[in-house]
Amino acid sequence: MNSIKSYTNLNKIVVFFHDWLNLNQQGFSSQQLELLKKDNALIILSLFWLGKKIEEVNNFQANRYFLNAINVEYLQEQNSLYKFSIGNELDNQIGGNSSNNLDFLKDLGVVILREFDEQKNINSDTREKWNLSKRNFFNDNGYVVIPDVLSSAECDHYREIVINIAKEEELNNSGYFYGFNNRFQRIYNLVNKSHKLGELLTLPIVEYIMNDLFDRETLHDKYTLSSWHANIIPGGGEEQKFHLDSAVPQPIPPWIIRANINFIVEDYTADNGATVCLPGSHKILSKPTFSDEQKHKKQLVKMIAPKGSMVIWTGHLWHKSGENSTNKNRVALLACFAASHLIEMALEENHQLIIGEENLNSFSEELKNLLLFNHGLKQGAKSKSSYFKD
Ligand SMILES: O=C(O)CCC(=O)C(=O)O
Ligand SMILES: [Fe+2]
Repeated sequence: MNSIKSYTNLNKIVVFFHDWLNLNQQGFSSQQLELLKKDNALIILSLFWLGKKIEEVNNFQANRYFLNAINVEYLQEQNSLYKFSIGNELDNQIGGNSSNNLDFLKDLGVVILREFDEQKNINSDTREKWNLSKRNFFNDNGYVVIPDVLSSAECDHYREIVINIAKEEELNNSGYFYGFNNRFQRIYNLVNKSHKLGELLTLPIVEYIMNDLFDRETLHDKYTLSSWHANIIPGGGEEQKFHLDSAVPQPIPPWIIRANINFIVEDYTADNGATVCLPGSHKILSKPTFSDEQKHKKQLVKMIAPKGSMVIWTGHLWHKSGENSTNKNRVALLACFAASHLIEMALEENHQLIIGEENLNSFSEELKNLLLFNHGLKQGAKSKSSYFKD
């Protein structure tokens, strides 16, 4: 999978490219360096990273998204890029092994992309964890377990944070309790309650998988965070009602609306409330009724998973939290993502309103982006107009 499929990722690789060039200057002649500092070189490299041809520069004629991502002031026409790539803009070609500027840029682009992926983005471990067989299992069944994402110590730490926040909210009467006798508890808006838990969502493997699942024909971000919360089922807690999380009018569209990750911070076993699902039901494209549930009782599967895994399911899948027949709380850490073109789905928690400015300042750019804090910021949008009151 090519990793640079969005303006956000393009911007990251361009930043990486500038740093890379500073570190590797010695490897280039002064003529090559002069060439690499030209905007046209960056435009050609960026088109290449997006997997596009020079003539496709025309697709960006009417907007600034591409230019803003690569921090270039204006777009060059296709012909000027052609001229540049065969070398006559600089009067002579850059020489070396490459026969023209374009070959030189393409070869360099490949090297940089490889280093970027390995260091900053998608390394081989991530690719292996989300390999074809996992992807196929997910496609067929609507869910999949990815083991060995978190260490045991990380799991213990995250679980403890959640339990502490849960107690705090109970004590200060702000807790969200539900279920029979209000024994279940959810802790919403974890991005604003724990810095560590917020940043957990920026794990490269999370980004990699979600970009793949929510992929569509756009260079804008494909998904956003809908909700990041914990769901605690008490010992003896009953099972949930069968449902799906893509709650839109029926028939449910075949394209993805929502995907959830449960970070498994304690072993999910057959009896401690592991989420239950009907494998393959994501293809039915309707909401389950009580009789559907009865009819398929024998085919239901518990999403059993070892501590440290991620359990991923699509919002189309019929599922429910299971009965917890042990005497210990079951903690689920539920990161719910939604296609970014669906605002109600995407704004289950209104992050723009609920995150304090102080906390926001401490978030990484990745996390802010995930929460749409950089979304829609067009050039000049924030400039003041003296005509406001006219
Ligand atoms: O906690 C779980 O196991 C799943 C919860 C769930 O599916 C939901 O609340 O939508
Ligand atoms: Fe659900």
